[in-house]
Amino acid sequence: MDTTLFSEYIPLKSIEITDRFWRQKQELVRTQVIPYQYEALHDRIDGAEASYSVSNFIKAADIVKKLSNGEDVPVYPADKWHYDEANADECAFHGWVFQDSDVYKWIEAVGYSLSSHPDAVLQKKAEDIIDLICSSQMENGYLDTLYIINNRDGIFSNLKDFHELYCFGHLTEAAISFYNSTGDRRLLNAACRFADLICETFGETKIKGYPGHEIAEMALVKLYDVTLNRQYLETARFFINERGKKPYYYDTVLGRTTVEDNYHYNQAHCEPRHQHEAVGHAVRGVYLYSGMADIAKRYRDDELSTACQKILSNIINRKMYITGGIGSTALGEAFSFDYDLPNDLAYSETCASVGLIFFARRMLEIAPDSDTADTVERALYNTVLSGMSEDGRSFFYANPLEVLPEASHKDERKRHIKPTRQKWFGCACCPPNVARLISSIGEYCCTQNDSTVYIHQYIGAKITSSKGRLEILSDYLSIGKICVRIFPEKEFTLAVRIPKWCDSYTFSHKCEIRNGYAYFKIFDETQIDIQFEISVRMIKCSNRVRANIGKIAVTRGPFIYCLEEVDNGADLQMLSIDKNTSFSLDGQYIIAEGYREKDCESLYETFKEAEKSDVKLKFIPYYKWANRGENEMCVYIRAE
Ligand code: FUB
Ligand code: ZN
Repeated sequence: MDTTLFSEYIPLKSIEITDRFWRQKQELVRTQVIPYQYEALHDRIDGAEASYSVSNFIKAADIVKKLSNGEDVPVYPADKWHYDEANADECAFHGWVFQDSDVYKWIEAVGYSLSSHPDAVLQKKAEDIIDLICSSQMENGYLDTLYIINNRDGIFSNLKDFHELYCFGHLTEAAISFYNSTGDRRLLNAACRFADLICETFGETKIKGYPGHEIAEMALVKLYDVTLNRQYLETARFFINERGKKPYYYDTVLGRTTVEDNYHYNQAHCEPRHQHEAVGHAVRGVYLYSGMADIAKRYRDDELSTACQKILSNIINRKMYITGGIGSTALGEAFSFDYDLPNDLAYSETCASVGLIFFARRMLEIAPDSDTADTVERALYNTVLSGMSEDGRSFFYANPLEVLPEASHKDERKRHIKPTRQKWFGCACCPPNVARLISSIGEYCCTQNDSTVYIHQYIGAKITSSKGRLEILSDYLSIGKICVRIFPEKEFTLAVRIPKWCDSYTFSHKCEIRNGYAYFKIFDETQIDIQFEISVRMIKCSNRVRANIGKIAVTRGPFIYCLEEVDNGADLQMLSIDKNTSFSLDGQYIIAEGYREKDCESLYETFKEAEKSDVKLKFIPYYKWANRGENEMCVYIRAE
């Protein structure tokens, strides 16, 4: 590991986003998503599946009060992933085992949003919920409403399937976000008390368990960064080192026999430092890999960092859709085998792409690498943005690359493929993940170390770096042009990413090019102008991906485009693109020459060249699809 390449992300308090595109997205989160989720958490949305999140905290707070008064409290089973009115007592826990995390993700997004947009009313709402959370915490620091309400004796008894350590992770991320923006320590103290209990409970000479759904690892590292309490870092490392050791902790404690395959789901099939392929539940995977990268950097652990690099390369080069979606199979919401990237069955959960961005950012902190930063861009501008409608009021959980509404309605295998975004989900993990990422997007733009400031994402912003002020004026998305104004306080190097989609670029100043970054020596106040040629491109996929043979995808800059029925008529499978087409731009559309085959009703007949007519194809950015009602969509199209 070359520690001179290490860098740190620039925190939100040092970045003001000025970019029109991203300001608008952040405004949607602030004005639509955050208030809507607040109502959802309180079960006040007509027609939406109940969340029960806030009501669970109310129940838990009541129980904690009774316990402290020495009163008897009932016991209910904690043996399922989901509890609803039909299978749970009225006074028992309701919803998914990880329901608390929805409240935490909401607070986290609120924290980020308050840092750029102070709002006393919103802050007060969050403070009231924080009060409720704090009063739900047990005396010993434990804080998970499922076990507090249902069975205090069952605490930490099924780490594999249930989500206490996962909820702890989200609690911690929320607490840090809220503390950073408001200075309010109450939730941070609650997170520290729970973290202290976790550190007392798990470790080399203690319980040798580790999270079934990862996130506690990266959360403990963040908590260490804020508090400098070394125990938090050590426990994060313990969780990573202990995972996958045999005999399996989970088997020992749950009295099960190992079926090796079961452990791939939780990335516990072998020790993380020996893992080289992304496997299992995709969100769990990328959360674990993020924690591994954090620990690799902080402990200068070469073996762990190499494992992270191999896993990231496996994702980018074998297991990622062109849209930055990962986890191609709905079975277990999981990574599949190499090159298994079906378009119409894709799971590609929004949360998984959010997690991929977390992982990639941490890898960039270990060493700058333009492929890694390109991956952030790919996931961000395509799958993550597709996760939310243009009005911020509906969401995708799965992000397929080809949709036929009839199939979604009639084919059980495609139950996860929705032809329109949904208002909310009973398992509402994705919308708040999009909300927290968009409202903290500034943290993904730049990193810095003693010598260099790196610009990884071209998002218009005013930045206070450790070397002086930077102003990024960005027309990157529309014309590939960026201007960086620099007001240095000392000499330093500015490194800017050269996106792989760009074959031709110009810089106003002399620079050195390494690893996909252009390096400029900065001595005085100056302005660097960057022009990336942003032409429309046809991209082919490896012929190992069976679904895409003979097809291409249309892209421009960071955006992947798609065809929609509303612009091109039904039966998109009958369209093809002329491989020699020229492209023109028309507002949000890319226009190309293509053909439509004549419909053929007979199921089989002797081969003859299909009859076809000339058509103009109209492509729209993938993230914008499904904003005009239910209709067909596809990313890949046959080229002839
Ligand atoms: O298990 C918690 C969350 O629910 C996961 O991260 C998502 O994939 C969904 O399954
Ligand atoms: Zn999700």
